[in-house]
Order: sequence, then C-alpha cells, then structure tokens
Amino acid sequence: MTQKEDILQLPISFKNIRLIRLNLPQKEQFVSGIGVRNSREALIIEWEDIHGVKGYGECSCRPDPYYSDEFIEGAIALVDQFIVPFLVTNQTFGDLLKLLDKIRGWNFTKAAVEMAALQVIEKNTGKSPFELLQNKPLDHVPVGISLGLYTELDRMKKVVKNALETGYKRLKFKISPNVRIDFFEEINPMLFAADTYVSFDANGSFGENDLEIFNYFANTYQSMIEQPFAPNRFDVLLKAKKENPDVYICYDEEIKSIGDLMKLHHLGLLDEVNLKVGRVGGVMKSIEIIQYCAEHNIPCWIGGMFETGIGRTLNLRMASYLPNARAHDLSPSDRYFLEDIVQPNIEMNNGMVAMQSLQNCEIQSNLIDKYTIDQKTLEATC
Ligand code: OSB
Ligand code: MG
Repeated sequence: MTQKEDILQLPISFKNIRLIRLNLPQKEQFVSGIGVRNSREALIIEWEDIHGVKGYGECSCRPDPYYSDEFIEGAIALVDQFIVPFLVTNQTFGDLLKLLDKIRGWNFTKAAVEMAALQVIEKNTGKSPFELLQNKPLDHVPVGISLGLYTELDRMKKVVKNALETGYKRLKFKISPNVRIDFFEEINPMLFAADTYVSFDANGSFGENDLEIFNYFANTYQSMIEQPFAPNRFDVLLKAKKENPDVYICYDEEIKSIGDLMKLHHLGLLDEVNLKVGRVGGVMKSIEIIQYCAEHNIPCWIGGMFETGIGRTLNLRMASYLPNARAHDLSPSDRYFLEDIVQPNIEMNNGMVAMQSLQNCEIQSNLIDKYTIDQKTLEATC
C-alpha cells in the first residue's frame, strides 16, 4: 500500500516554469452572481524538468478577485516572486509542498504549480498521489451542467430543454437576489416532469434581507442550494437555518481547507461539499478532504471553474474516486469553448464521461500558440 511518505519522497527536478496566459472564446455568454463572462482567460503553468520532461497545471482563478481573492495577474506575481526563486534543481515533492504551504492563501496558484509538478513526476516514475485513495476509480463519471442567469425566458427554456435532452445528471441554476422567479415558475413544469436532479448556486449573493427569495428556492424544490451567503457570513447563515431548519446547503467558496470543512461539520451545518481542487490548494489537500468526507459520510462532488481540458482532466480523475456522487460540474469541452486546447476533446455520452477516453488527452501546442495573449519563462536561479 502506498503511504503518503512514499509520495512525498518522489524526486522532482526543475529547469524552468513557463506561464502562459490564454484567452479562449466561449460558445456563449455566461452570467452568474459574480459577473458576466464572454471568454475564458486561463493561466497554464508549464513545468520543465532538467531532462526536458514537461508537465502542465491550470490556475483556474478568475482574472478578477470576485470569486476568490486570487486573480490571474496576482497569480503570475506570486509564482515569479515567491515560488520560482525558492525552487532548486533537485528537490522532492515533499520539499515543493513545504515551500507552497509556507505561502498563506493563493490556493488556485499553488494547486496549479503542484499539478504541473505531479504531471512531470507521473511521467518520470508512473507514481501519483491518487494511489493514496484505496477505492477503485469509476470507469464512467456522471456529469451535471451549471446554467447561468437568464434575462430572456425563451432562451432559458431552450437551454433547459436542451440540457435535459442531452442527458446531464444534474441541472444547476445560478441564482441571485434579483433572479427572475417568474421565469422559474414558467419552466417548473418541465423541471418537475423530468427526473433529473435540480440544484441552485447563489455564489454568496444572498444577504440577510433576501431570505424570502432564498426560501422560495429552498421550499419549492427542497433540493441543494450552493453557497447562498457570502463566505464567513455566519450570522446570515444561522438566521436562514433558524427560519428554515430544513434547508440543504452545499458549500463552495466557504471551504478553502480541511479546517473550514471540519469546522462546519462539527457545528452541524455541513450538508454537502462542492470540492474544487484549485480552491483547496491542490491534489494532496483534495485527497485529505475526500478521505474525511468518506469517513464521515459527507456527500462530496467535484466542482469546476470553466477549466480548459487541462484542469478538467484532473478534475475528472479526482471525480472518478467519488463513487457516491450524483454528478460533478464537469461538462464536456464543447459546452464551454469554440475550441478546447486538448485533443481529443473531452466528450460526454448520456451524461457520462468515459475515463478511458481521457487516456490520450494531450495539450496541443499549436492551439496554445493560437490563443496565447502573453507568456513568460522563469528560469531556476539556484
Ligand atoms: O460557483 O461553481 C461555481 C464557475 C466559475 C466560478 C464559480 C463557479 C463556476 C461554475 C462552473 O459553476 C462549473 C463548471 O465548470 O461547469
Ligand atoms: Mg459554486
């Protein structure tokens, strides 16, 4: 059995890191409680070892600090000033984690560096931290879709009909205090007729004066509401729970570490977890969280940040170790982009992604070049 110590001992050499900023056109506009998005700015981290082996990680924070306190320009500065100067030609994976752990916060950035290094390690040794998870991974991973806020009823109807027909295992609707409830009233017959699970995600947009709308969603659907209140607005959370003890809350933004998770669990406030590998700081941290959730029967699934195929492949692999999850927010490539940067693209059939289909999924350098808006290479200094 692989122990954590065995993984920490694995060697990882370092020659340089290339920071690649991409801008990928989206298929359609996406609106949420956070803001409006027409294209996906992505930051890819390429780690090259001293033998020329390359690994890729994706930093999936937004270009602005409106989902988390990280943003792409900040991530670049962090890698440049506080990560690369401390990397040496030869270190262990454990040494790298120590260096990253010393930095407070910046989880998406640290996760991207860890991911790139892990890809190099796996190419060189065939070993990965996934060996620490004892269960056999799923061959097929169930997928849900995250739908934005709509300002036109006809458009919303079309999108919902299409999502149901495509076979998604869950429909998650973005909501905010000024969401069009009348639109939901119109599409409810369609939602209730389908046996697809429906959930909601407020991205922390509800305040203490918005509980009426919050309760509409909690009571009408009696299903999961993701991050209704801003992280740490414990006062509002308690008020909502007191008014409506049966609400079922899934946390996203609120959980950045296993400590956050344990705190909510100990307080009896934790119903379900959206685990984003980047938000909690990477693969090793995610594995710890998955193990804690499994031990305590806490439902847990993998969330997305509209990653390119790079980050999404890793997310799907993580999801394959969660046999009890209803669905993960990991839609296929063509849901998001006019063109993804991996080949073959990530495909879904009947709401499932076949893990086998990801085996040869590789980053395409011609597509990277096509969508790069800026890049820089940082060399080892010692
Ligand atoms: O709240 O889950 C969220 C995307 C960006 C920022 C926050 C969120 C999301 C999603 C996208 O819901 C899910 C996906 O990648 O399909
Ligand atoms: Mg969310």
